[in-house]
Amino acid sequence: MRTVLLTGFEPFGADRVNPSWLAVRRLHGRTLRGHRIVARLLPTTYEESLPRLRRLLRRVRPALVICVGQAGGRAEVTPERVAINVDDSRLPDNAGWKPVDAAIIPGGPVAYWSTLPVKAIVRALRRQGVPASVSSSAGTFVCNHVFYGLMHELAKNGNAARGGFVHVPLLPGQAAHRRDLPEPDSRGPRRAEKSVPPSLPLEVIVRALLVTVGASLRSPH
Ligand code: PCA
Repeated sequence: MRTVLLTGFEPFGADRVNPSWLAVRRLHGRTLRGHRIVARLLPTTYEESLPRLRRLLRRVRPALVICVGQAGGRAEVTPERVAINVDDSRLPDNAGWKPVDAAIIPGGPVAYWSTLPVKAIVRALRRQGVPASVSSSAGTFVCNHVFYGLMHELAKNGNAARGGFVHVPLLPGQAAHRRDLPEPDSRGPRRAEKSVPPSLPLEVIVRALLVTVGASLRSPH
């Protein structure tokens, strides 16, 4: 049976959990449209995340890869349209690394498009009652790093497998514990007032990722 690889990240910054990993691990072993889902954890570090992902690609040989990460401050499930060739963050990764204006792949293309059907995914999510929109920036922290590295690997293999990245909101429990959100990078305007960041229950995020996999397997990009 062909496989779908889903990855989630370790908690980072002030958080003790990461919804991306809690959600993808719930889908491990599920089958959908003739594909078996394999869920794996990635470290939230610039140095280790991509080597780990490359090993997974070699071992799992997936037909579809969807990397998932947490985006504090976002209210919707957001398939990412594009990965850019830069690491730049004020928030240190889990190894304490804070790169500035660093290329992910020196000499690599400025950007890669996702090869997921991002608009079809958003339509399918909204039909299922999940707030969703296409995002045009995965930031410049570890998520974009992994997204770019993933698309680079898939391109090297002639894009035989499809892949991309989806950001998910915080869980209600995370939102309840912070009113002032640390921002890993310049993802959007700072909110004027301190307020509780938006969140989605884990069950909704799990369902959203299943819908995302289904929509990706269904439509050509
Ligand atoms: N979110 C971070 C990295 C790990 C994660 O879950 C990001 O958006 O870059």
